[in-house]
Amino acid sequence: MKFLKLGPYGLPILLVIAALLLPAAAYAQGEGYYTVSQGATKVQITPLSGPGDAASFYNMTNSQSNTGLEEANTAVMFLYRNTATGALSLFVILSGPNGTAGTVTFSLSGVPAGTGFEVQDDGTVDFRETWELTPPTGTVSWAWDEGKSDGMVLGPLGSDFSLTIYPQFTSGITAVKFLSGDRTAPQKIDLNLTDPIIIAGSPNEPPVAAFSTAPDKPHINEPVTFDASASHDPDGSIASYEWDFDGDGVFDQKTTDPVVTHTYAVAGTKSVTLRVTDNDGMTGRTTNSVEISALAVKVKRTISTVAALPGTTFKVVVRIESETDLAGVGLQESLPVGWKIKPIENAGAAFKRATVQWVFVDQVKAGTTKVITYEVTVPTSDQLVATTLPACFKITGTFQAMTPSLSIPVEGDSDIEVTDALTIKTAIAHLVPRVGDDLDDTIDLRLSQKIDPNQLSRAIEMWRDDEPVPWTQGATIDLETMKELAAYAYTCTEVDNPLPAVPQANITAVRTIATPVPC
Ligand SMILES: [Ca+2]
Ligand SMILES: [Ca+2]
Ligand SMILES: [Ca+2]
Ligand SMILES: [Ca+2]
Repeated sequence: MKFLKLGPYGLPILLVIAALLLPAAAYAQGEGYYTVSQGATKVQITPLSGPGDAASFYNMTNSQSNTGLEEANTAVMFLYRNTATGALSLFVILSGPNGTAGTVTFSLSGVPAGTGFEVQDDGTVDFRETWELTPPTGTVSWAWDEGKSDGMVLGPLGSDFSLTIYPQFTSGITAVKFLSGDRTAPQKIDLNLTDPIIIAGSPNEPPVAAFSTAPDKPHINEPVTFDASASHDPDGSIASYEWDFDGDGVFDQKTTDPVVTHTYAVAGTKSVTLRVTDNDGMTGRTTNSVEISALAVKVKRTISTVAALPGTTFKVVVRIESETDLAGVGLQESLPVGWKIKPIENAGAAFKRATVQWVFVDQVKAGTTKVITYEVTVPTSDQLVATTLPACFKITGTFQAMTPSLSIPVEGDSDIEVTDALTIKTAIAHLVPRVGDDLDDTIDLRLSQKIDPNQLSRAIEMWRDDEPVPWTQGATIDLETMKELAAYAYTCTEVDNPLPAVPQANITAVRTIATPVPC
């Protein structure tokens, strides 16, 4: 075999020939998009096709069609394309051999301009029939005898139309079938005898929307990836993707990138709709439901006091409880500038002082609790010189995991007031009672916010003797305050929380308190 040798103009000439051939090739591939619909049913159809014109395919002989597709007492309809010219026609064939006699009337609307009857079976000889067509409307009525058939071919339809048939099957028809695909073995779509039949064509095929979701079991506060890469346009390309993440019918995001992420704050079943638009402006959509689980991770901070004096130290506990296996876990706490941190318990995590970060190198297993404890020292008065006391500061934090991917704020205590004088409640809750008469009471803000029996006993002495409470700038305990302190002690309530609505004990007679129940 010899290779074709191209002269100096050979390649350009071949390209021109290829360019001339291209429209025909493109036409063969992009033959448009056709549907038949009736009521809620809408089905994509492929026109039957053949090399001859519609009339020759109808093949009328003795006032009967001879397509091979006739069925007794059945209205058979289909689109037919002449592959030689590309012309498209609508066939209607009513009954066939072995059928009973019948009469049928069709009203038509949406008939494209320039469309006419290509076959009239057998209006030219059957005086019982009516044939009227003035696009866009028309009316046809047929009458045939036992064992006979009637029908028509309407065309050419062009490539962009929506034609409606309002059928009135008076007699002789018991089934309606729309054919699609291969003319030797077509698919048969069953229609009903009463509702309007809409046959539509479009030169542009609509895009098909499809998307997947990851991870498999997403949680709240975890970014969910929606991937619409599986969407496609059979005869073009996808120009944009629109997402309704919450099923309210309003699209929340529009992109040209098929991959988006969305994070849900509330658990539940979400109805997610994707609408894709192709390069010709046609749309396709799909809806999937996505189950968002409540986050099985709780990260809560407890601060040992609501108020601190300059230069004092308090305690912070962060509890991490997870019902899910977590990997790549980190905690970051953010302290006011200049406040010093001392880690006490790192729960197996590595601590980085410069950024106040903890990283767990191992997995945090489902059902486990990790407790991170650290102490914080408030700057001294000298260091706080520009601050007017009392002043409120905050400790905030973020808990993160790689698998599942999540980032949540640390809940719980956050505020801390720096002040010159504690409230009596706060002072008593952190009181370290003196041992013996020659020592002073001290305050340790690292203690819990609950009032223990020893603290309560010492408070009773202070109330009885009108002794000033340390770190309160000389405040003394009156009867109302004493009853409140006793109530906090008896109910084991932290002093930064309100007392329970229903007291667990009668606490009016404070004088009788001897040994409070330990919390
Ligand atoms: Ca007839
Ligand atoms: Ca006939
Ligand atoms: Ca398209
Ligand atoms: Ca929405």
